[in-house]
Amino acid sequence: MAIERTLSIIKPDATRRNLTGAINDRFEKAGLRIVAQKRLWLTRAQAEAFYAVHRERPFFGSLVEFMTSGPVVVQVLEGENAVARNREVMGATNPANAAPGTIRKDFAESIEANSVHGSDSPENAAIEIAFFFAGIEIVG
Ligand code: RTP
Ligand code: MG
Repeated sequence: MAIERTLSIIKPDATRRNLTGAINDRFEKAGLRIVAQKRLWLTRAQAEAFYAVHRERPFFGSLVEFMTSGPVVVQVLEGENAVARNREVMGATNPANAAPGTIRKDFAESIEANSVHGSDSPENAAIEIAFFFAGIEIVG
């Protein structure tokens, strides 16, 4: 199995509740290595650019509002099958549908304030990692 990298974001609802360490513990226990990490407060322009694929969705304005409501922690996670592995650890978008033991089941507040983001394909992971990190900031 190939070693992959994925882009993760610990969202404002989770940083506000001081859950960064608890969430990182889930990643590390799942065999995902945090090879880059920084805390940012996204501007409106940055959040709109990051979520540009969702521009036409009805929740876009609210999502941008939420993602700029407090600090986020952006990270690169590395490991076997990291994109799919991270999405398993995260659980379903809506915490009401998330499996027991997943981050969203245990920590998310709502379908929007759902504590974490993870890239949905290796192709998008490469784009999203490049959005936030220079190569020199990623130490595998
Ligand atoms: P993410 O991109 O954050 O990893 O989450 P995802 O793939 O599971 O969900 P996606 O469909 O890509 O949606 C991106 C984020 O938008 C918010 N959302 N709100 N109000 C709603 O119906 C709704 N649907 C999605 C969530 O914060 C979701 O993670
Ligand atoms: Mg998504």
